[in-house]
Amino acid sequence: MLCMRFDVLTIFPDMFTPILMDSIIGRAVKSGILEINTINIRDFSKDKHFKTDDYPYGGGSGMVMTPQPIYDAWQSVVNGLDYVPKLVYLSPQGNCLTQKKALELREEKHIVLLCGHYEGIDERIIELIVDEEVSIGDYVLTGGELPAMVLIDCVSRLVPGVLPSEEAFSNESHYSGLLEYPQYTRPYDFMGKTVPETLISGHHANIDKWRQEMSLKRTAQKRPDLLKPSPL
Ligand code: 4FV
Repeated sequence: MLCMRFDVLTIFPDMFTPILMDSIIGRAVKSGILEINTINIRDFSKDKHFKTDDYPYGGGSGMVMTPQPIYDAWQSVVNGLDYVPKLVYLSPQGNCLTQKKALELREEKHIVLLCGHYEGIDERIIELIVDEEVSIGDYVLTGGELPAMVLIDCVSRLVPGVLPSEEAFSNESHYSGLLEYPQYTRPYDFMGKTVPETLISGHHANIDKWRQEMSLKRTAQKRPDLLKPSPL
């Protein structure tokens, strides 16, 4: 049963093959829970050389992605649909991708992701068809493909059936707004370092208490900003 669909508008569709084939996302695609399509923007270029970029008006270094191929690639997705899917443009000017944003995007049944390149895309595309700009962080990449994969990964794992159980993500970092507690597995003694006694006590109330304390302590140490009540 299809739970979520992603269409990716990109000039490098092959970059997505590995994630679509392997691992948790690949398995969810094979089982039909997820549908992930890549659309090559270059296929829609009306330029005789299938160009998808041109010089920026006003001069300056670098190239800008031209509007026509992007617009027609997007049209190829929405044509025939009785709804207009949300179009997300991955860009450093976007809303920061957080666990909260991922939970919000999971509610969309169908998301179209637009991957820019070079200096970016013609502003008129943003004005005409982009619903939201999303950034994965305050740094500049060569393209929007890696951010699109990050978004697909963090949203998809929140789709029921993609991870073994809801529990798998309900008590992890950022889900509760805190960083996750330390994890341990066998062997009990590794290079002389042993597992905290509480965790092998079998006393679940004490284990939960220990984990809550460790999450709070770690968050205070590593990300005190997460503990501050949001100004709003
Ligand atoms: C980016 C980010 C990002 C900017 C110029 C692609 C690049 C090039 N996207 N979060 N950080 N995009 O750096 O989302 O077009």
